[in-house]
Amino acid sequence: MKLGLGLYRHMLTDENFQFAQQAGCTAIIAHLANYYEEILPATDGEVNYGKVREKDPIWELEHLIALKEQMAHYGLEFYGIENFSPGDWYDVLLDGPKRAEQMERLKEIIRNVGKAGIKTFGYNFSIAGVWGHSKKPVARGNAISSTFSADELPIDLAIPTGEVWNMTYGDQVTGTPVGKVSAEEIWDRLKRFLEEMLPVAEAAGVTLAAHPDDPPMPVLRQTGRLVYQPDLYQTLIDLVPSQSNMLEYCLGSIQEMSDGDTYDSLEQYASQKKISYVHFRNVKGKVPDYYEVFVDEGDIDMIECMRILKKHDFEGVLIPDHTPQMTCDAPWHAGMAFALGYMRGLMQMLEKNNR
Ligand SMILES: [Mn+2]
Repeated sequence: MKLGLGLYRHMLTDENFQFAQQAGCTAIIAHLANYYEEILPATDGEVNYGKVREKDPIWELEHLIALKEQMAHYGLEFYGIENFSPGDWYDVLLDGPKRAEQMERLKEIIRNVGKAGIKTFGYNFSIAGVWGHSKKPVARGNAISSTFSADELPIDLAIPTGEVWNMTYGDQVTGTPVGKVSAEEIWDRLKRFLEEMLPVAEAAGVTLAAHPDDPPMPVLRQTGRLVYQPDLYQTLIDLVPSQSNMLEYCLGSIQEMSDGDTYDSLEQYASQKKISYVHFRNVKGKVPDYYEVFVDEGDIDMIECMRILKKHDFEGVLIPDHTPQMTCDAPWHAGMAFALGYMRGLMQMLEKNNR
């Protein structure tokens, strides 16, 4: 298995690649989805969800190859990309009038990703997206972290036209109305997406890696969710069988789910070789109330998780996903360095025990 770091696009800099190299990483998962009409300087590790744009040149092959070469200079493999831009696939999620056109755009992106030699593409097939979290000083030492409390939220608040995935892609006149979406409907939309995309991904040598729902609520803002219990990952894998139909396995999201056992679940999917890469993060609590914590202080026994992955000869990448921010001039970097050091330590411990 490989240690990696996830970086948002405004953080894809020589300095951050060097930081990853120094922390022992050999792989990068890049978020190329654009969150701004123009790329604004953002605060350390934060994303401002804003208006999105379409046909972003960053997806062109030459840009992907340039990024790959820049990473290679620091001994880093450009292993994966996480998330499509909402502007490129809102009508795929909403089953709107631009669906066919947008599917062609997604296929073009996956072909470019394959040509650039990037192995995996993480996606989150969700209408409401990552919504409802707030930042509070709840991790050890009052470190700022993400919390979710369903009781404190307008959980049934309708999603306005022009919004999807907790982002604005257009205006309220031209967008596709979201309305109520049943579980059956969202599974049907996913199935159609996978049936069209997986043959393209297979031909391109790319795996599509599904992130579970975050937060893992069965319904959010009147729209059904897909993977809000661990077993639903199996439903997704079996829905359209393909070697490219894989998982972006988020330990934190799985642990937040109300049913099932995180270790059994990890065993289930690692043994099937269906995990492309792992979000290696920890959490306290479950839906409807949970909060994210440092990797070593949560409800999950991360050592056990690492053992399960090792047992099944997991060959993919582990990235920290999120961490609480540490009190210093570089809160995000310090949080990541702590998580990466802990992960590297566990990996070395397991290597030694095998000798
Ligand atoms: Mn995650």
